[in-house]
Amino acid sequence: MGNFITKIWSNFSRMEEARILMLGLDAAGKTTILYKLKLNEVVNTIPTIGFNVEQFEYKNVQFNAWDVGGQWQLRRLWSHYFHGSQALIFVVDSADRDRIDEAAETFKRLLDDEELKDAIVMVYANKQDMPNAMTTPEITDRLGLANLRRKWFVQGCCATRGDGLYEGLDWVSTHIPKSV
Ligand code: G3D
Ligand code: MG
Repeated sequence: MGNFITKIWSNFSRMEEARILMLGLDAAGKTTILYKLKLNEVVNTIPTIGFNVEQFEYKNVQFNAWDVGGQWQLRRLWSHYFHGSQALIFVVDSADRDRIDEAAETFKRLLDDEELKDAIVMVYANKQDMPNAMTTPEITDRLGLANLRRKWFVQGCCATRGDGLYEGLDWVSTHIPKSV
């Protein structure tokens, strides 16, 4: 595992700077993921009007995370963080069948965003430990990923245990465009 993690960060280190957005509905598991990945660094919360950005920097990789869904009037405030992002990590609560349509709608709106048109897309199908969790093929279907005309990947994970988190990040580190 140690070598695997080292390989991931060394993939990123070939870039000048990697900017990664981690978005998803509230309670999907974003904060848990950031804390699991933090590798002795601190996650800073930047209070911004209307939304809080969680920021985590490790080596030359910067993650910005916040809750999306239902408040698109804040979109213009997000553009600072959207700008220059090479990867979008979208986190889904696989056990939340009541909100999967809302998650899919939110995801679609993000993909339509001009600022994110070049971003590669990785979906964490989180909470795979829950007994009623949707499988990764089911999440793939509900998010309409098969029709997506860009690089995408779905990784099942359990953020509380850390399972799958580095596998997803490995895909991002391998596929992220190397130029900024
Ligand atoms: P968010 O930052 O996307 O809003 P959080 O989500 O990271 O705050 O997680 C929301 C809740 O889901 C937390 O529970 C967290 O522990 C839980 N959670 C996150 N990932 C998993 C997972 O993989 N499996 C399970 N079973 N739970 C998970 P609380 O109770 O603290 O609100
Ligand atoms: Mg959070």
